[in-house]
Amino acid sequence: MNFAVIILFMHGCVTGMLGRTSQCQPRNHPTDSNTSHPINTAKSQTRPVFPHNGSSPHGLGSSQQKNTTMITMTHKPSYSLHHLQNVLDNTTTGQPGSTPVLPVLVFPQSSKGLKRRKRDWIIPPINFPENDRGPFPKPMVQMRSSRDKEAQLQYSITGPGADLDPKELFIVDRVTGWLSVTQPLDREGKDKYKLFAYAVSVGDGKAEGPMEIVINVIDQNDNNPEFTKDTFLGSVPESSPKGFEFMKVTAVDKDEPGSANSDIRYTLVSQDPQQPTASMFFLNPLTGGIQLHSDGLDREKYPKYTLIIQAADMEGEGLSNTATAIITVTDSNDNAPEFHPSEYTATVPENKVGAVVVKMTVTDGDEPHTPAWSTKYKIIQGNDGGFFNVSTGPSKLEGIITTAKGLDFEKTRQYTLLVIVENDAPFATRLPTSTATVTVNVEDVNEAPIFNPVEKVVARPENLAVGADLIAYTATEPDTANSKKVV
Ligand SMILES: [Ca+2]
Ligand SMILES: [Ca+2]
Ligand SMILES: [Ca+2]
Ligand SMILES: [Ca+2]
Repeated sequence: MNFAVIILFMHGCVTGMLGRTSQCQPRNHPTDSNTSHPINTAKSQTRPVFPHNGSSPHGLGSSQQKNTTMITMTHKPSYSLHHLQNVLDNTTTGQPGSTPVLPVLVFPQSSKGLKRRKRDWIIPPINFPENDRGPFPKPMVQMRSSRDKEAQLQYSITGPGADLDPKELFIVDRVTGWLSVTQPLDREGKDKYKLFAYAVSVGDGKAEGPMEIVINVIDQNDNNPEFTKDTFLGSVPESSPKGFEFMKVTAVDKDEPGSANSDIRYTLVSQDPQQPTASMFFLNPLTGGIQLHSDGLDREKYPKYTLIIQAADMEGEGLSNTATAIITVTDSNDNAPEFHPSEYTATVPENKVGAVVVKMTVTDGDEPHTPAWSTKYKIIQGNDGGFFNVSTGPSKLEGIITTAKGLDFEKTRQYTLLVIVENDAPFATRLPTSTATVTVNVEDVNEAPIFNPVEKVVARPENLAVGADLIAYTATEPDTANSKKVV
């Protein structure tokens, strides 16, 4: 078989033949005797590049000559080009600037026996790190053909990054085949380039290729995590249980997903105020969820907390950023209304309905003008006869007792009422109920006499002399129970 060879000399590293290699750094190889530099050599004689048709070249049949093509990669950063030239027995004069890493790609030329099809050949991708500092243009790989001994070849590349936008990011030396990058790459901008490489004989115009070259841009940790907001706002009811998660913060990292470069951990940097404890909250390092961590939230004392939060990549050890979380503690009904004072004495005239007996004042520590603050009242003792009503005054922090019926001094001269106060909203926690004691004295009123019966028909004799008694008509003064005769 007639094989032509295209050889790639590389700066950077190659995956595929060596397995996945994410770090483009040479590994130490202490047995290298040619150089004091670290060396890593891998030669693959057993894993050829083979047609991309699902079958290995070894599967062509025993009667056929195996069309095995070899790739040899030599990762030897300390080689000089001169050394390479000796190794490869070629006369190339194109000299790269620095420490190449050397894969050699061999693939078949178009031949009678083997029909080439476009993209039939898998070439290991070239991995080149982003943010390389140059100098530029910086050689990445050298394309070579074994036919360069027979004919003068001209190399070229096409595709986005070559003759299409971003144009001339990669250039190739037509004579030497050195493929160079002209400026630093940015993985976050574009993480992969696909170029096609060609080699054309100057004399006969015979072309090799196209050979697809994939350039993977290897990530560097060049992006800090960024919080999605400068300030995260959250709120937590003051009566929440420990462990209650009430808000979440989020940061994103533009570096390669799934890698340590974008693996974020969240931490809580500070809490203000540090009351009633310095660890009121817990920030989940993986999820960014913020939980209540300690008892003692009290809106009435500490209605707001400001947290400084941090997100760091490399599992918390890398680049970082901070943001603020402002937590508003919302009200819960954790303050019972209380009577101040809790003892009242009142005097009420008898017989009056709707008379104001007493106005009782209360206080409540909860959020004003909310159901946790406004009040309602009950007389729980001393009102068996239903003589009294209690209602909420217009201030909502006032209980007003009035008479529901006229009182009767003659029957009951004093009442002792026991009154409780509650909020319109139920208590969020167990709280003592405040009570007031109201002593009501009934005031005797000098009432008008009551005639009994109310009307009495009197027949007057015609001959009755002036000044004579007509009849006895009895009236009673109820307040003293004395009877007087009215004549
Ligand atoms: Ca990062
Ligand atoms: Ca990056
Ligand atoms: Ca309350
Ligand atoms: Ca409260």
